[in-house]
Amino acid sequence: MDCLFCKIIAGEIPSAKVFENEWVYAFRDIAPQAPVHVLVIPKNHIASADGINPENSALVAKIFEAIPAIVKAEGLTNGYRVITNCGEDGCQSVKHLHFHVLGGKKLSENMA
Ligand code: DGP
Repeated sequence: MDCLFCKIIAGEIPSAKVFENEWVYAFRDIAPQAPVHVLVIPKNHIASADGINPENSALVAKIFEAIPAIVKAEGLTNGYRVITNCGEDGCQSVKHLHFHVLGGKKLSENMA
C-alpha cells in the first residue's frame, strides 16, 4: 500500500519518534503548528476516522491510552489539544488515521 505513514512506521521514511508500542507509533509533525506537535497513529492502516469500526476500534483506545504518556514526556502539564482531520472538508492530507497532539503554548480558542 502506498501510504506515507505506513512507510514511516516501517522505517522506510525517517521520522522523529517520540513513542512506540505494539499498536501505536508517535512522531513529530514535519510542519509543527505549536511548540509541541506530535502525530499519534495506529500501526495498522486505518484510512481516517471514517474507517473506525468494531473490528479496529480497540486501536483507537490504544492511541488514547498512549497520549497521557506522550504528553507527560513532552512536559505538557498545563494542557494540550487532540485533533483528527477527516476527509476533504476536514482537510485531511494523509490518508492514514492520525491524531495531532498540540501544546506547549496557550492554543487558539478557534477550532474551525
Ligand atoms: P492532516 O492535514 O491532518 O492530514 O495532517 C498531516 C500532517 O502530516 C501534517 O501536519 C504534516 C504531516 N506530515 C506530512 N508528511 C510528513 C512527513 O513526511 N513526516 C512527518 N513527520 N510529518 C509529515
